[in-house]
Amino acid sequence: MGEIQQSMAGGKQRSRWTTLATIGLVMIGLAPALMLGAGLAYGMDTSDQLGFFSIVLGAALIAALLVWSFGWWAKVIGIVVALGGAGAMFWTAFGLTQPASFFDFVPGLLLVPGAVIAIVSCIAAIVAGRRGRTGPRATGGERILARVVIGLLVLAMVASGLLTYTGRETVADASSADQTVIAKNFEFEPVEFAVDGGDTILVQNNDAFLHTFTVDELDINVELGPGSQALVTVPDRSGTYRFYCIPHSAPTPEEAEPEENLDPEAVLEDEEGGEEDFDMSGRMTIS
Ligand SMILES: [Cu+2]
Repeated sequence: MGEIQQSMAGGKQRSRWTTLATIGLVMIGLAPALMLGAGLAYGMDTSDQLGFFSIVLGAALIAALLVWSFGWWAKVIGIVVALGGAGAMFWTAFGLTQPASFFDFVPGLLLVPGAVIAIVSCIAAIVAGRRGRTGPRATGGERILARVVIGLLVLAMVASGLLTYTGRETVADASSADQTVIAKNFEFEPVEFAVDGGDTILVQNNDAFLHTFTVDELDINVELGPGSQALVTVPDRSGTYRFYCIPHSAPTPEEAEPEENLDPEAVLEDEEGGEEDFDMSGRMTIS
C-alpha cells in the first residue's frame, strides 16, 4: 500500500481524510477573513473585531497546514481548532437564513460545513492511522463528489452575491424625509430623535450586514439589506417608542440582564467589543 501512495512527483500522497480535513479548516478560516473583508468593503470600523477574527483565521490556517503535513497529533489539533472556531463563530450559522445578504450568509455557509468536514475527517484520519494505514487516496468517484459539493457551495455563494446586489433597495426621493436614521457599525445614528405623527423617516443601512428597523408597539418592521434604504411613515400615536434591530439586539430591554448581575469579565469582554450582546436600539418620540 505504501508504494501506491507515493505520488508520481515523489511527494507524499495525502489520504482522502487528510485532504478533506485541510479543506474543512481552510473553509473555517475563510469565514472570519470574509467578515473582515466585508468591513473593509463597506468602510466599517473593524478595529474591535480585528483581533478576534485574526486569531480564528490564523489558528484555522495553521491547523490546516499542520493537518496537511503531519500525522495523528496534528489531526487532534485540527479537531480542537475546528471545535474552537465553530464555537467562537457559531452565530454566523444564523446568517444561513439570509441568502440575500452575502456577508451574513456566506460565512455561515463556510463555517458550518467546514467544521463538520474538518472534525469528521480528522477523526477518520486518526482511526485509519490507528489501524496501521494512513487511509486510501480518494477514488475517482469521491473526487467527483467532492467537486460537486464544492461546486454547489460556490454556486450558492454566487447566487447570494447576486441576490444581495439586485435586492439592494433605494429610495427615489430621499430628500422628502423628515428624519434620517443611519445604521452603521451595528449602531443607529441618531439613537434618539423626535418626529411628528405622519412624518416620514428615511432609514439607511450603511453596513455590510442585514439590519432591521423595528418598533413593536407601532407594528413597524423594515428589513434593510446591505446598502439599502427605506421610507417609514410614522403613525399618529404620540409617545416614546423603542426602535431596534432584530438580529443585533435583545427583543426588549427588560429581557437584557441588568449590568450588576454580569460578571466583571463578561462586562470587560463587552467593552472590548465582543461579538455578543449587541444593543442596536434607540428611542423615538412622536409628538
Ligand atoms: Cu442589525
